[in-house]
Amino acid sequence: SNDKILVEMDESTGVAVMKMKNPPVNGLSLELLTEFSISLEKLEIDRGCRGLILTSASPKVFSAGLDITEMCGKSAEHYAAFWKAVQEMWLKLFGSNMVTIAAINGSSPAGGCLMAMCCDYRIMADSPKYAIGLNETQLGIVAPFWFKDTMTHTVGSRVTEQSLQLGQMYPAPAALKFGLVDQLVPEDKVQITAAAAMAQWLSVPDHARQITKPMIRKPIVDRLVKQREADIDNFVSFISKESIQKSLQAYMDRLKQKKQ
Ligand code: CO8
Repeated sequence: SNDKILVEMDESTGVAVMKMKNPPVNGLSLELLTEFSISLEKLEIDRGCRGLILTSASPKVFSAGLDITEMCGKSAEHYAAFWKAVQEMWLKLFGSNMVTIAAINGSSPAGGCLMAMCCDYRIMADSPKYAIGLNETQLGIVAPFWFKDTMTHTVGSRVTEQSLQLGQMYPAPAALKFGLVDQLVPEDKVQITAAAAMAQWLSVPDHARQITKPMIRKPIVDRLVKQREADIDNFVSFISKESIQKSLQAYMDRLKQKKQ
């Protein structure tokens, strides 16, 4: 199937809008991640496409992060394939040559926050109901080094250290204060603001911008490229532990109970 990632390309501006569509919360499943990487690769090699706006087709949630069911009760082979797809998404998005802007139209925990941080610029819906952050430790799991590197790249070491240890989720206004997002606008203005910011970024000559971006990002990308297999092995052995499976299961149960 081919329906979890919607892409609309505007030939006149050279800007593609990519919407994640995996109801109810845009969990990053193996299927979504695979489709994401294929779609991004297509845009990357399309010389007419200069900019990408990443957003969600669901109101209220940008992405709930990795689909936890992909990490529960599955085989080692499945965990390895899943983790490889998470790595691929990150390598492609963080390393993109295009201008990438996240239009964060709702909550954005964990993997959702990671995707947003991979972009060059972040615009978030101005509501304290929506929060963003890397909350992994709250689930009893650990954000890998390249999640940490991405956050450090975005907000610096001190904020990252504290945020990661606490698994802190920040309501949009708090996230703006220390630069986890760049701009807050009313919910119904997120898309139009992203388009305006994109026009500004695209006013810089591509060749100059495209040499500048990897000066900062390439060493961060290379760190994962060099140890991709070890990182997969590490994930598979960690996630397969009975104690880790128990905490993930308990977290899923809590998510479901919250509703009743
Ligand atoms: N994966 C799978 N299912 C999920 C997820 C998820 N990440 N998030 C929510 N769901 C499910 C809920 O269980 C619920 O299911 P059901 O309808 O069957 O009860 C359904 O989606 C709807 O969820 P909510 O009712 O909670 O929806 P709300 O609109 O009230 O809230 C939120 C949306 C804010 C996104 C909320 O669902 C939430 O906080 N979800 C949890 C997000 C989270 O903690 N994600 C962490 C994922 S881990 C990750 O991304 C990185 C891991 C790094 C790996 C570490 C290496 C070991």
